Amino acid sequence: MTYPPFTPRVFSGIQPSGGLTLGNYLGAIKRFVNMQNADFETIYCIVDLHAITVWQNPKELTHNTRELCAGFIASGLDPKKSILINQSHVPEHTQLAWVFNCIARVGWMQRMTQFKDKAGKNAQKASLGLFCYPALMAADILIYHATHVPVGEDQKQHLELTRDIAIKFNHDYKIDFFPITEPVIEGTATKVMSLRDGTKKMSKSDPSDLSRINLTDDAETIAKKIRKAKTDSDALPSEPAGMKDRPEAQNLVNIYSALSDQPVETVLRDFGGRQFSDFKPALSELAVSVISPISKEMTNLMSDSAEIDRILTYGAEQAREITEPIMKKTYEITGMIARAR
Ligand code: AQP
Repeated sequence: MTYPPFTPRVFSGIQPSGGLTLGNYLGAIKRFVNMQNADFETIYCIVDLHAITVWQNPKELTHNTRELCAGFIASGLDPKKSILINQSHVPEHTQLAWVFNCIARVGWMQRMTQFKDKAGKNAQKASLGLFCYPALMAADILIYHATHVPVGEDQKQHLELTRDIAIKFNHDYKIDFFPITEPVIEGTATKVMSLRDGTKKMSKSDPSDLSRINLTDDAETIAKKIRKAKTDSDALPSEPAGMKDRPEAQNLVNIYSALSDQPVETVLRDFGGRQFSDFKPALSELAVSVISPISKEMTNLMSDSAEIDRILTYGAEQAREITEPIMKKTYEITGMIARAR
């Protein structure tokens, strides 16, 4: 039996595991806004249940969840155009995750590089949640029958696993019920790197605040972080090929390109042959012009946390109109009897 046609539907999420970074903005949120405005049906999620796979201080988690919602809206997501939700408000995410835990294989999870990176040498002491996180991520996406998922480069492997889970479920139960989701990884900022090490991803949980730009940083802090960003001593090249083996140069140019919506070639045409001492102030000015209005609006929104909670509650009500029937059908397919009326 075939369930499609699946209507194009976009889903993506971000963890409230700290303040939002420029990496989250360029790699994810800016593209969420583009897809919302391109008339897709869009669902964006604050994945608080993913955040607790590593320890989160409860008060900080509450604050970070609301701040992330404020960051979504301040960046241009509109609760009237997109469904904005907090993951723990929609119980079908975890219900489907359990079914997927029984579909996915242990070997699949053992191959996930993000688990290896986050668990480090002490994998035996990592939470079980961190290990099976990708099954919950697959459930987040497939409980909406989402067809497109905009993410940064680091999530590619998890999306491949989402496809594998959908394929195995459909195969095992002989029904085309879950769509084979397309990852949408595009643009020049699919992997924004640390300002202190051009080979490492910019991350909210990096112990060094100088490694990242936060969406809540003020103009002076942004300028200081860019001034201190690691670079080599050569001038910028005029062609992209000249940035080979220069990860820090490549990172700053990619950030400029993504912030200004210009191709890398155009940025290098303007700055090729110039020193970082010329380029960094121009990058700071551009970054401040994009981030400051977002940061101000986030502060405004955070002054009314009850309104943020109302927006998320409204989002959950809309979301459950989609998730409840999909979960009900999933249980039916797997042979679970429905409650008698
Ligand atoms: N540096 C980045 N460049 C491009 N995209 C990025 N994303 C994250 N960092 C970058 C994208 O943002 C979305 C949400 O990611 P997340 O916060 O849920 O998880 P993460 O990828 O683990 O992000 P962090 O900042 O590294 O969080 P922590 O430190 O808590 O692990 C995803 O689409 C991701 O690709």
